[in-house]
Formats: sequence, C-alpha cells, structure tokens
Amino acid sequence: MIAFSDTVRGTVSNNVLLIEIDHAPVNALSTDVRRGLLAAVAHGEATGDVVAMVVTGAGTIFIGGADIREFGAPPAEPVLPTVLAAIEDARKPVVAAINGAALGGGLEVALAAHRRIAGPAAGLALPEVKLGIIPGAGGTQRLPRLIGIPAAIDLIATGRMAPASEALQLGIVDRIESGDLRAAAIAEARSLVGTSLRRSGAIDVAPATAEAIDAAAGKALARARGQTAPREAVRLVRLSAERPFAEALAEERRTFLALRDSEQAAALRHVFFAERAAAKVPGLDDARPRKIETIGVVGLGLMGSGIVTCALDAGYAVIGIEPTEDAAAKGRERIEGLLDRALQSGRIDAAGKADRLRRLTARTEMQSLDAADLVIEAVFDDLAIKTELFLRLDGIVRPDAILATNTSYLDPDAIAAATARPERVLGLHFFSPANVMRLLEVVRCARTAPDVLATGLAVAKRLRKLPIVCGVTEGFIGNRVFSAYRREAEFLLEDGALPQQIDAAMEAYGLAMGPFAVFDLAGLEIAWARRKRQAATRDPNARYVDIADHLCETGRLGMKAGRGWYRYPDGKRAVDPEVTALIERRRAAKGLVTRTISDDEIRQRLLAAMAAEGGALLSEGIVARASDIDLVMINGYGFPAHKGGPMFAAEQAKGPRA
Ligand code: 3H9
Repeated sequence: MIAFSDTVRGTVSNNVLLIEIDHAPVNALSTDVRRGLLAAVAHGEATGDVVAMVVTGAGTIFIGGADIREFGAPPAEPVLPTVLAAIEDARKPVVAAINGAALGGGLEVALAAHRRIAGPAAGLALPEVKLGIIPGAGGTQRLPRLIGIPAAIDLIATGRMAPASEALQLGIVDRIESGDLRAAAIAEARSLVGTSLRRSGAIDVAPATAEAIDAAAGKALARARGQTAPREAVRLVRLSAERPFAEALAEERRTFLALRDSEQAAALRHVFFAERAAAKVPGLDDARPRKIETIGVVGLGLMGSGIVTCALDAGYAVIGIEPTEDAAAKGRERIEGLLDRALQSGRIDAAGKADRLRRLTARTEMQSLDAADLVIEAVFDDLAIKTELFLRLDGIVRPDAILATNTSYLDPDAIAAATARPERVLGLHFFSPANVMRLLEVVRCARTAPDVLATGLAVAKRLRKLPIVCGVTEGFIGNRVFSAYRREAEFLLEDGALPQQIDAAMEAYGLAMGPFAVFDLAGLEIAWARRKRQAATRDPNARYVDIADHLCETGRLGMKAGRGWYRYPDGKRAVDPEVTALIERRRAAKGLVTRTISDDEIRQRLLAAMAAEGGALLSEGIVARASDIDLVMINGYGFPAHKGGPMFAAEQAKGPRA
C-alpha cells in the first residue's frame, strides 16, 4: 500500500495502480485529496511496473465534489483543473470506477478519465448551480463532448442527478458493473493498454440544432428565476461548440471563480449547511426512534390524502379514516388521483401504483387504528374537534403508539392535555400539497418525550421531508413570520404603496409571488375569521389595518372567488381600480397622509419585519437557530434560496462587521 497523502492511497494489482480516495464522510476533494491524486497519477505514470490506473472512492460514495468548506478561502494548489489535466493527459489508461455518488468535481474527475464504469447504485450529477456556482474543472466542456449540448444543458443548468442507468443511456458512463466493480475496472484498464485512449477533451462536440439547444435551455432555465449560475452554465455549455477546448476551459474557470465569490453562492452555501445543521437537534443524542411501519391518518381531505400519498411513497402501510363510507371512498379516490398523476409523470410505474394501493386501507371504524404505530390527524382546524379526537384515539391506539396533530394554529399542548399520555403527542405540521412540499415543522410540545420527537424526525426523513423542530407558539415558525410579513405589507398600503407595487418589488427580489398575490391564492377568509376572533382581545393602541376586512366584506375573498386584491379575468391577475379606490377610501377615513414609497423601502421593511419576528422566535426559544427560520421560509413560503432566507439576508444587509 502506498500513501500518496493522508486521504489517497494506492495498491498495485495485476500491474494496475488502484487509487483509492478515503476522505470521510463524502470523499470531498480537499487540498489533501487533490495533492494525493496528483501524486498518485504521477507515480503511476513514472513506475515501470504500472501499466494502467483505476480511480475509485472508499465507502459508498465515489466523490461528493469539491470540499465546500474550502470555498470561503482562495483556492489552494494543486487546483482541480491541474489534477484533471494530469489524468486526461496521462499516457497510461485511467479508468474511473464509480462506486456511488459522483457529484460536481467528483463527476469531473470521472469525465477526465479515459473510461467510466459505474456500480448500479451510482448517481451522477453536476449540482454546482444549486450552490450558486458552475462546474469549475471542465464539467461544462467535457460533458457536452460525451453527450451533446442539449443533454448537457439539461443536467448542468438544473443540477439534477442522473441514475447509473440514465448515465449509461446518455453515454456518460461506458458500462454498468453489477459484480465486483474494482476487479472489473482493473480488467478494463488492462484491456486499454496499447490502445488509443479516448480523451474527453479531444472529442468533437456533436452538432445540435439551434432549436434543440434553445429548447433545452428554455426548459432548464424556466425555474431559475433571478439566479445567475444556471444562465452561466448554459452559456458555457454552448461555448463548447464555439471555442477550442483550452480557451473554453479558461473561460469556465474565470466564471467559476467569479461566481464562487458571489452573494448568491454565499447564500446557497448557507442553505446547504443550514439543512445539515437542522438535522442536529439538541437533547436527542440518547433518544432512539420507535419503529414505525403502519401510519394512521384521520381525515382524507386535501391535506390528509397528500400525507397518505407521501407515506405510501415512503413504503409505510397506511390506514386512512373518514367518518362515512362515502367520505372514505372519496378519500381513496383522491389518493388514487395523486398516484395517477405520479404515474403519468413517470415518477412511479404501474407496479409501483399497485403496490402502494395494496398498502392502503380507507375505513370508517376508528377502532382499526389499534394497528397503527403512529396516527396523524388532518381534520378541520378546530380545538374542540381535535381534543375530542385525541381523547378517543388515546383509548384506541397501543400505549406505545404516537399521536401527531397537523394543526396550523391551535395549541398542540391543549390537544395533548386531552390524552392520558401527553408525552406521546407531537405536532407534525405539513404544508399543502403535502405530497409535494418538502417542509415539515415538527412541533415539540411541552411534554413530548425525546424518543417521540426522535421518531417524528426519523419518519420525516423517510418521508423525504425537511424537518424543522419548533416549540409551541401560535402559527409555529412559518405562520408567525408570515403574519409579521403580512402585517408590514398592510402597513405599507396605508403608508402609500399599492398591492401591485409591493408584489412587483418582492417578485423582483426573487419571490415567485408577492404577498398580495399569495393572499389571493390562499384565500382571504381564514385570516379574516382569525382577525374577527382576535378583535375582542386586540390592543386598541396597536396599529391595525382594516383594508382587508373591508375587502372581504364585499365578497372579495381571493382567487377562488374570482376577486380579491386583484381581479382574475381569464384566470390571470389584473389590477382592479376598485381595490385602489377602496385603499384610498380607507386611508382617507383614517386621515392618513401618504407618501411615495420606493421599491427598496418595500423590500427593506418586509425583510426587516420577517427578521424581527424571527429574532423574537429565537429569543423565546421556539427555534434553535436562525438558519432553521431561513429553511422554513425558503421551503414553505417561496423565499428565494439564492437570497439565503430572511435571517441571512438581514445579516447581509447589516454589512461586514467592523
Ligand atoms: C463542486 O464540486 C465544484 C467543482 O465543480 C469545482 C471544482 C474546482 N464538501 O448531506 P449529508 C458534509 S461543488 C464538504 O448529511 P448524505 C456535510 O456537510 C460541490 N462537506 O450526507 C455533512 O457534514 P456534517 C458539488 C460536505 O449521505 C456530511 O458531509 N457537490 C460535502 O445525506 C454528510 O452530508 C455537491 O454539491 C462537500 N462537497 O448525502 C454535493 N458534501 O456531518 C453536496 C457533504 O458535519 N453533498 N458534506 O454535517 C450532497 O449532496 C450530500 O452531502 C451527499 C451525501 C449526497 C454527498
């Protein structure tokens, strides 16, 4: 065994140097790994007994990409392009044995090799755009040479993962080996000795029509609003057909280095590490999750059927409950409808659908929940209904079963108090549509036992959700921050801005929809009902904007009603002079003096309002860290990830500390 560095070692087998990267947890390409790889290739080239080389990863990952932790500092030598040039230019054959995920710089290593063999579980991606950057070591130039420009645009500008089978079909890998990958790669490397080596950089880019390229770019960029990196990725892939390899590589590198230091990249890196931090929940080190195989869901409406569908996707057996046969049948139909959509989009096949339906029972007898390990209620958000339900469930489910409420606004501690075992109760606040939205607020009630919380997190992970732990407060994290945002948006109306100006300012910032468009989409009646409930206890000295109340009184309840803050001729949002007149009337009735409000002021005030509410949540101990709030707003409320979330944006706005 030869140690080329602390993280790269080599063994010679059958005159082939097997170079293994062993840098837990994901074999990221740290300076030490790059140094080791370069030394290994030089050793292979210089050693007479070695006829070829194989590069592979230790463990279940090939290479997880550049070491993201090094991105804060200037690149250290040897930089990855130097290492890859050494691999590609080697006189002796180099084969990549892709044993698992090959991501970013990891896939670029494989692309520089002369042949690529993948294990069946490998996944290949250039996910750099998700970090606000583009591949910086030849990915935008070598990949189109292997698979053509349209396919390369699709992969690089979206960052999506291609499973091994697709990578084979596209031509990224040369074959899939289900048996002993290393042995197969060593044999393959030997078979290349004395042959003319296929160097990716020397391949001519396959011609593609302008229409095909434009179509691929249009599709890939459709969801990249406001983001720089996906556009740059498209530009660079196009360049592969227009400029010599070396020249285009230099342009790629320049772009990579500029983007790496950009605000968007800093924000997206923050999001990446925020997601990893969110998984670490204080006080759960010794808690072991309970085994969950059967999930009961009470209520098969829109929310309940979404929850059921994602539980079925995750392999659970599900018992769905509705009070009448008719409602149970309708619930089942709704779930089948969601599965049909997944079937049509190719996400599941017919066998997958049949398997999911086999695991589903839709019943009227609550008693059948005695078989459930976890019951999630998704019934009407009313305290009396929910407490009564929990009282009943408490008498039906096994003593070790867990009860979860999906309430959005009610006090889960009050719901838990209806049971004899409040320690087995927690909140699982799903977002609608529950089978699509990644966010899940996991509510730790006053009495929730640590292993119950740990189970909630384990279930969330299996459901492929992003769980954020939160304490009990009205509206939890997201709705509380959103309420502050709503309140400030309404203040802005009184101060002189109009809904369309506020929405346009926030959409220019990167939100898919401004606040008033969102209110209309969600419907105005729930917030109206809440305001009416709160009227008696509202502080008479607190600023209160009554424009929305007047709007609701005229039947303008949002998009479903055809009118709200906007009108919707042909379903499209249009400014309504009636709303403008109403706003002006309410301002006049209060005797307010209005002024011109700039778009910058709108953005600054709305962001500050969110950050201030986030600060309150932190100081009340409702949430463990500011970055958790960012993740909630990004994944549940459409805050642009490339701005890092409201807490991150507020910190950035303060500028560098002295
Ligand atoms: C790039 O390659 C640019 C090049 O083109 C340019 C070259 C010049 N670096 O996610 P997990 C840590 S850009 C450093 O929980 P999983 C992570 O923080 C890069 N650290 O595991 C966590 O640490 P901790 C392109 C990394 O099994 C631990 O590993 N690559 C990196 O669920 C476990 O992570 C990507 O964007 C990294 N690259 O998933 C891939 N990756 O325990 C990003 C992970 O201290 N990574 N860590 O919290 C992933 O997608 C997933 O981590 C992966 C494993 C699928 C690999």
